[in-house]
Amino acid sequence: MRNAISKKLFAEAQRYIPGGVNSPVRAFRSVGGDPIFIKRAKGCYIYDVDGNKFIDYVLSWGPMILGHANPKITKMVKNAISKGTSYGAPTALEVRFAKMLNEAFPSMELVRLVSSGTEAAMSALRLARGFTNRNKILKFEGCYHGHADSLLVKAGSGLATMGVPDSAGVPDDLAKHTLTVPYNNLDAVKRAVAEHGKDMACIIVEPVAANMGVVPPKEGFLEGLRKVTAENDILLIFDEVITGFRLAYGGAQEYYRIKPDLTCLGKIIGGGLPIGAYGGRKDIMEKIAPLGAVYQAGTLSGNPVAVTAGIETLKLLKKGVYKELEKKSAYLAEGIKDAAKKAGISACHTRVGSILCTFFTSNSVIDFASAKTSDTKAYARFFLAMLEKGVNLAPSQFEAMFLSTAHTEREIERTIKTAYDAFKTTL
Ligand code: KE4
Repeated sequence: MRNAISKKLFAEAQRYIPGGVNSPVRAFRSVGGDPIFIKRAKGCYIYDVDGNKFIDYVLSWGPMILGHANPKITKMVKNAISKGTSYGAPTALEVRFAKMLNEAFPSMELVRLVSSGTEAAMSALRLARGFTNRNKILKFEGCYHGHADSLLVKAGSGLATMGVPDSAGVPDDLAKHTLTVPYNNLDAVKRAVAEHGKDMACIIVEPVAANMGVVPPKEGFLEGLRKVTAENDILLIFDEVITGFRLAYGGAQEYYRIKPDLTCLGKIIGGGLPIGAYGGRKDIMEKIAPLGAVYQAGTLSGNPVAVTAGIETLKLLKKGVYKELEKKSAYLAEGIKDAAKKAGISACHTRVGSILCTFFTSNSVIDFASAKTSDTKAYARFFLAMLEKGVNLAPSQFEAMFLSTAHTEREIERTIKTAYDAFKTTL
């Protein structure tokens, strides 16, 4: 695979940008080699600066569910840009978009737009603390909710003990308010609530964990969270930045029929432009400034160009893409599973809707500890072999593979065949 121009750009990028990238996972550090620099994308394909073409399963980490450069969205965004890119004032577009989000997610009785998933989760946490006057939050090991300080925290020594920072720069005094327990472990949640429930503002969860690879919720897990939070006046926050409009038009809360108190959205709702959103029960959201005492603000929140991309994306999704997406995803997942088996690879394959993952471990993966039994070197070899043959996967074992409506049977067949050859290189 030709990569001279990407290599040259990467060398120059490192002169001006930390690690040469604007988000760490893009640096290929967990798979080796240098990142490819993308020139353009269309449909389910991305094209790099060296003229290589790849079937794309990263899809900008989820947003491009309708494929890259969807013509209808592009046309409306171009039109929006011609009217100015940001006013810092209310627009009719924001009202329409908020109504669409509320119709898709009825639990979001009021919704506030921000510019990223991180901002959505960070704001939802502050709101939960402001609404309950409690300080503790509980999250799950291996779940990622963006890089707000309170969320860059890992489990302390024992279960349900105070968190310790998972990043430099996060004060111990803040980290200790974040409790972390294993995903899918309801008993650990109950123990944490028994010990700290009186001072626990919220539990934040990815309804399908997709930042440790893809780990589906066990039967009864989400229902159990809903029950224990309701019984203890703890707010349940669904971080649907990945699952929102991905698993169903109404996200995981429609898919699993669970109603959270607050929801965070991002990725897909911006159609590839920077948008996040948080929302939920009216009585809670009314605590947000200017109505209430919880402050949150943003220069570009609700900007007309990103909101136009969001509206056009949701309009197309609302037409009904999920049945077709489910069929394609099931076909791809089965094909990859068969390819691994035929190549003699024992792996754990997971999938929920159009997000899937192959863990290079013979264990079943139910949480971060079991996900970490994966052979990340084998994944790296698999990743590089796939890339060499024109298939772009996430450059980390602990991410998700995303499908779009733009992937056709032709690309799926090619991916399955390529996977068989790539699996063999990991033996
Ligand atoms: P952003 O701030 O990156 O828009 O969203 C943060 C976020 C929040 N919640 C969930 C469930 C998320 O997955 C994310 C971001 N996801 C990562 C990929 N797993 C973004 C890619 C990156 O960090 O470069």
